[in-house]
Amino acid sequence: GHRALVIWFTGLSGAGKTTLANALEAELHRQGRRTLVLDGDNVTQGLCADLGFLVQDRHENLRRVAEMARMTVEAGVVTLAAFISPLAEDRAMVRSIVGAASLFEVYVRCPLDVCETRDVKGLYKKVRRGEIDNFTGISAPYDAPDSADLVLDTGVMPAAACVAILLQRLQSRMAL
Ligand code: GGZ
Ligand code: DAT
Repeated sequence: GHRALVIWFTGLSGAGKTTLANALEAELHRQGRRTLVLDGDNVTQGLCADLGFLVQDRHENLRRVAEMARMTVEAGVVTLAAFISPLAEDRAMVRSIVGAASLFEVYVRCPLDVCETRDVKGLYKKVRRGEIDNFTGISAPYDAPDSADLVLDTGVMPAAACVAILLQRLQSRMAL
């Protein structure tokens, strides 16, 4: 039967998490699934507005998001979460809160120099000018996942191809 999942996108700033979450959501919605995207725009600026980018703040940010995702997936909503989630131990926490059976982890893999060239929000430029501390990939760590359910190389593959792969892989996990 139909089953909801939490689809968790991890990767550097500019790797393509939000782009893929939104494109996948549109497609799932078209197929009649109830969906919710959790990302910086609706979470970091609201539920987590009190948090910054220190290790303990990111930990608390991801803990709150995971708890929220646990509730929405329980309610049958396909929940797409797009967060850098840089530390392996925090991703393990997410897995334990959401439950392994309900989680599909996607490593949105893209070389730092490609992310920096894209510079979607001009943040890398600010980092290089010394205006942002603790920036993931430059002055804060990113642990590459070694057991993601899916790895997408967004530096070489167009977004539409990534979404097609996602849909194919989710078909069996969700009985789409
Ligand atoms: C990383 C930062 C930082 C620092 C601001 N480090 O590309 P974006 O802009 O839209 O995504 C990044 C977002 C990171 O928030 P997350 O909630 O995904 O992070 S975490 O999972 O680590 O809790 C970036 C912007 O916020 N940003 N300062 N120092 N990204
Ligand atoms: P993030 O949410 O990881 O910070 P984003 O989605 O805001 O990243 O920006 C990603 C940029 O890269 C956006 O301008 C689209 C572009 N892009 C190129 N190929 C892509 C792919 N295969 N998947 C996602 N985005 C891609």
